[in-house]
Amino acid sequence: MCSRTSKQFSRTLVTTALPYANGPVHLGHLAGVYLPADIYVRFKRLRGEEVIHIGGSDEHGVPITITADREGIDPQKVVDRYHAMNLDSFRRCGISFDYYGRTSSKLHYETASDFFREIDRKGIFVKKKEQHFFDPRAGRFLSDRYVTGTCPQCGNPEANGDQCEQCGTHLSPRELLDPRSKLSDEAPVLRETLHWYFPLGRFQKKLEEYVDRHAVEWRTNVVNYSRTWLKQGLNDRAITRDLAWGVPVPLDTGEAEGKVLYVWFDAVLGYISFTRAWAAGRGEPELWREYWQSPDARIVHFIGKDNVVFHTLMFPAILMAWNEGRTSEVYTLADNVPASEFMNFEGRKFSKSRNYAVYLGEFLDRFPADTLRYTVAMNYPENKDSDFSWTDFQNRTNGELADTLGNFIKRSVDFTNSKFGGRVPHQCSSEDWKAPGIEWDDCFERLQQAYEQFHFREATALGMEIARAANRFLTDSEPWKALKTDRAAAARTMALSLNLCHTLAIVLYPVIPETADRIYRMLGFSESLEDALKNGDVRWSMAAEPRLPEGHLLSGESEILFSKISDSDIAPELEKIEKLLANIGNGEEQPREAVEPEDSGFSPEIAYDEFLKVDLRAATVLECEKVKRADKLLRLQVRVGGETRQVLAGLAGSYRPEDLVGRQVVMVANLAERRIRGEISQGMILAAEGNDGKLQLVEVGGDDVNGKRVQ
Ligand code: B3M
Ligand code: ZN
Repeated sequence: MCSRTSKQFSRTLVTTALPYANGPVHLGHLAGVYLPADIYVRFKRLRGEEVIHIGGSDEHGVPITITADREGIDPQKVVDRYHAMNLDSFRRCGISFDYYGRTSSKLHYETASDFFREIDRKGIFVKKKEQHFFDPRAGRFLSDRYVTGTCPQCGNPEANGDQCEQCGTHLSPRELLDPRSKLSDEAPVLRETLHWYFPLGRFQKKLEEYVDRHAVEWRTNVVNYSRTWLKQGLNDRAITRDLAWGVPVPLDTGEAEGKVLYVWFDAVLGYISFTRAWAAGRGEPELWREYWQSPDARIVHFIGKDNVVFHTLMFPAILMAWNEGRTSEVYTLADNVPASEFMNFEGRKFSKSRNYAVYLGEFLDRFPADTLRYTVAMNYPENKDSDFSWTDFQNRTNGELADTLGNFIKRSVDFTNSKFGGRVPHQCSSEDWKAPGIEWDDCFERLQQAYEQFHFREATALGMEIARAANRFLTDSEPWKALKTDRAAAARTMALSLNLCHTLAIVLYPVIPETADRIYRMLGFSESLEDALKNGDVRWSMAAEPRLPEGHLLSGESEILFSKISDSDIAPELEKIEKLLANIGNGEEQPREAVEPEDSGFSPEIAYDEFLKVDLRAATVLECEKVKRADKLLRLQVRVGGETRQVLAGLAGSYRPEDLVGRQVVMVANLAERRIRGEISQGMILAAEGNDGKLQLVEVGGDDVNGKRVQ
């Protein structure tokens, strides 16, 4: 997909959806919004571009007052608790906000009120009188969530006023049979009340133009959600509520009394008020205008797919209403709204209410941030829902981070420390730089495009591809042997490897910043990578060439970058899930496929060079036996070229072990090592499933093909 590059803009404002300060953020939130945004801003900083990342807590809304009522405390206490908790989790996860604000702050109240008053002054709002439920005992109007009753569709006696959780039907409180107030459990009465409506329809045409203008570079889901709404025709939306918690409707007339702004009206304005607070904090109180009211700035909102129309239609309409008739202080609309799909957890939707979730803070109590960031980036739900599973987390950490990246860095540094006095032993030429077999120009172009165009899964995979090539290069060059016969060759290998470490630190910095910093320091730099970036000592372009000169002194220290995750480390997590699922039971929530099947039955298209990454080889089965307590599994020892590998394959239902010995099969030879039932599997064997459900091996003939590439 083509996308405008940031070249036309001199600065970028990145915002992330404001999570409700009503509970801890979980991995689904991280995957869809905060990690992708953080990767993006870190990439921009690497490029030396001006970028700020603004986020914060959404501290209004009915779910918060419900929590407060339930706990018998003030809503402010609820938001204080979760604001602090989420801010801390984000910090520990390395999400680098330039400012993390709160919608309960004074500056936010002022900003939201200014907007309301300006739009009201222009006579754009429509006031409507209507009948709403009122709880006479509590003396309060009841918003939808405060009303419960029997669902007219399925008879669930505990349906909410806005939706029945049992059958999923969207409801309005007046549709409920025998409605009751959640505050007093009494039947509410209808009472007249006045509300301010925002006439979205007034901006229909302009919004259509706005979406059309960006339709090429925005993601399909974002364009589609927006156009579905536009096609139906935009209606008036109530933007006030009868509630005590929120930004009070900023009018002195009696009719505004007891009313607050609807949470979505004020929340999106949080992006603006927080940017103002950021600027004030820097002692340049007008600086925020350079981002919000300048054609030179590019605004990007990272959100989840459930928030699309609030960001592509409502917020722009609010800004259009402000801008109407103005020649100064004109707001810029977002240039892109990269909305993610959802990341599921072990094949099911995250559910806060059922506690079916992994909370960010709890995760980070047990495992390092970068292992999580890497796994989540590799499962970024860019175009369709993805899945987080503990086994995938374990496999990626062990096979990719520890065995590939970590192992390469440690071997390079250790060997140089012990054999070359901890100094880069050779001056790498541009000719040398070609040795690892990486097409650097192409590789960097693709990496850059991937980061720039929000393809974070691809960017991360490309970074790991470099690590893999580097690891292979070091192994194949065998400097430990060369040391005795050709010291210059060994020196060249090590100089190249160290330069590859430097490159990896830079290209993977957006995804695993803490690790990148540790690599950078091992390489002998005394300032942190973060400081080096600020001071302009490190830039993206430096990754494309060997930068460590001959004689450069390493720190002399080396550390294990990633510890492996054992089965027993994740066993408690798997148990927890089993228990939760048993409790959820009864199929209340249908398990979802992590990835929706494609219509054609084929997997999504891949590029030719992606296919080339799969190293298929002819292999010969040497030994084969059943795996105890695993009905389907066979343990094979296969010879592939000069190596013997162990592979676990689900072939037991289709072949007897003795029938396999001697066969020449096709195996994926560069698959990351995995643990299956506690045993190592170092590859995968190809087979097709017949109509009887039995697997039939793909076999290759010929005596001399062992170890050869299958293509
Ligand atoms: N708090 C909804 C959500 O967390 C809402 C986002 C506000 S973004 C301005 O999904
Ligand atoms: Zn129902």
